[in-house]
Amino acid sequence: MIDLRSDTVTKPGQAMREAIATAEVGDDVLAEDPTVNLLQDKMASLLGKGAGLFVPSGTMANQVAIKTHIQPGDEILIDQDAHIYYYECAATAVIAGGQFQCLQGDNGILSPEAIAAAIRPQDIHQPPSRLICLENTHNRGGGTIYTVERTTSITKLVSDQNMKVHLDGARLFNAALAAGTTVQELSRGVDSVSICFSKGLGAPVGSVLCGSADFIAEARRFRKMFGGGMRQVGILAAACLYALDHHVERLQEDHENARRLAFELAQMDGIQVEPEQVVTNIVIFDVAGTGLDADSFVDKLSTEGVLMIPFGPTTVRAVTHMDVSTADIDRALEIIARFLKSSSR
Ligand code: TLP
Repeated sequence: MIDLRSDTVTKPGQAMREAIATAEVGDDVLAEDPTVNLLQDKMASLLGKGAGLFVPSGTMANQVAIKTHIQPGDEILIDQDAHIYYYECAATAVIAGGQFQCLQGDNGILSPEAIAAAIRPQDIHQPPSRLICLENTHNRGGGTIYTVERTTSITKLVSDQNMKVHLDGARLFNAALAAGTTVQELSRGVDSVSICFSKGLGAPVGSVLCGSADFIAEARRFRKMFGGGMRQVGILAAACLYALDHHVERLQEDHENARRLAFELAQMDGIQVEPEQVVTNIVIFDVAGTGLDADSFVDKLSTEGVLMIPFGPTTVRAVTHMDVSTADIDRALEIIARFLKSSSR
């Protein structure tokens, strides 16, 4: 099987498993796990923030951040395709009591102008706009990136408005590589940022939320409330530290494989994709011209040994990652070409 459904499907290799097996551990609810503490400190310093907090998932990192930033009845400005809005089971409504105002980004990327126009005036009838959520890279936007300039123009805009900015940086290392910058530059001025280790970085579990020391102290209380206080969890943090040391630079290969896939798909009859827009590891393409909808395209392809996921009625997503080689991409392309030929007969 060539599994392009997500970069979450990777399995830890032997060296990562050894790091897990030999990790020093302690009770992390008591803040006594040395491996977790090391990971949190490393991430805080990499991102230029005061402190970090290890959590089991990207979803928990985002929801703990939102709960820490807002009060019930506050409004959050967000792109309409953002993971926090689209894929987190309405957690923000249930847990933090926030209301979203959804904006339409350019492939997920919001402009400072659109945000400025959406901020509510002080008015007894309206909810206070309190938080902006950005996503870098943007998943449903096709792995698109916020540049340093774009992020800065947004954080500057809200600095005098009593508003905060949270960055869902599940794939921030991908963004930094593609933009030729650092995760720290891409997080400058945001109040909180979450990074996932279970996506392209190839760890089995784990995200770190970073922000000021005061913010993280409060977030730690909410993590406990959400049931995310884990005990000897250094065995998981060890996998994340291993990923940080060994799997960051190699994301470049995933980006090259995604571009290869997109450029070749663009040549195929019935498939529509803008290969120049593929700058990280996510390829979203339209199969309407093949006469199939996304579900049947994906189903048929899976019987040939290539897995992708339907992303809309006629759109499909493929994500490259460390368990898919360039040879696998070429093989997947051959299979798709053969399958399209046979289904057009
Ligand atoms: N994304 C998953 C699915 O949930 C769609 C995927 O396969 O891409 N932020 C972003 C930008 C994400 O893409 C994801 C996961 C998360 C947060 C949530 O991470 P987890 O799954 O660890 O809760």
